[in-house]
Amino acid sequence: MKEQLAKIRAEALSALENARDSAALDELRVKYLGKKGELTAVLKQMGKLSAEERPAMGQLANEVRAAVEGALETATQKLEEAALSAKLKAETVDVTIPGRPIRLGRRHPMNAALEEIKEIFIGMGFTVLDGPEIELAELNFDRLNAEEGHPSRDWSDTFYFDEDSRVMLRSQTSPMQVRAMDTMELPIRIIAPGRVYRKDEVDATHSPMFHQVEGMVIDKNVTMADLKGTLNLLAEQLFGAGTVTRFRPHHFPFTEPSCEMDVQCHKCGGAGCPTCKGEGWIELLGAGMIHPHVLEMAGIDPDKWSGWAFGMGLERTAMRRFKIADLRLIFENDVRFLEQF
Ligand code: 2NL
Repeated sequence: MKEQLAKIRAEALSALENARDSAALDELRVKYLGKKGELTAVLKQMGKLSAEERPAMGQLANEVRAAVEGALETATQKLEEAALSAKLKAETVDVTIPGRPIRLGRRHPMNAALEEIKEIFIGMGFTVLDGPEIELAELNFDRLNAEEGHPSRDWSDTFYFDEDSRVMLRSQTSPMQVRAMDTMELPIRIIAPGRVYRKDEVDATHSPMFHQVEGMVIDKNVTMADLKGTLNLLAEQLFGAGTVTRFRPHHFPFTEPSCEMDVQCHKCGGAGCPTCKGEGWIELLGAGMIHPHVLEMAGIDPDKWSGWAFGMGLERTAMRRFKIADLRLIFENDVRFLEQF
């Protein structure tokens, strides 16, 4: 029996020493210390021993059990430590590896152009308005003096929501200015940028959705000279000091007199080149003195107050400002295009 115990101890300790994982340890625990284990089997034979032999053998058996338990404990700890250090090694972070570059976005040329225009007008004391894109035809047309049969009111030109042509996608940002005349205290100096909609086919210069910036001033003794002075300042700040402009007579139903403003071609200085299509001039905006009837409809007395207004296409201005040849590039949002600004 003594030899049996010595053999169990030697085998168990060597097996525990070589165990590679916790499953192997569990197996060994059962094999040596379990109810049906080898040590238990030996202890069961203690009854066969004489009374003199029994205490010494019992002590030896206890020593073996303690030794096996101790070795099991040590082996478990060793495995846990090995697992921990393997985990730490696997999770090592090399803080010296260079980071992945972050791709920074940039402002869209339309926003860049709009931002410049806003800054110019804010600098002159104007307020920037925002308003609905779904509008009443009353504000978009009637209040702007557009008579019943005006071609822009046609279903082939305008996006209507209802059979009786009452609600529509605004075709200009003027309705915001009508709202301003209705609600703001005079004098007013405002610009109204935003999306507008017209039933146009997409090509290099047309899109059914585009952007406008309109603006107006209403005060006492406002004249065409104020219009010209302010819009000349806009042209100089947008396209550089010394920019040459000209004003041509035109017609709009909501202004009288009306005009269009051209900027002299920066490329050829007016001689004529591909940029200005041989004209020497590039059209920038339409403007005029607000029609007395438009003031009257807003409850403003045209004998006491006068004003001027303008409207410009933002895409065309951005295209000129950043030398963009095709309108479609502005809406496609191809990063290879956008990264150039
Ligand atoms: C153009 C011409 C223009 C206006 C817009 C306006 C607004 C009110 C009253 C009077 Cl509420 N006028 N806006 C005036 C003149 C011209 O736009 O060619 N736009 C692209």
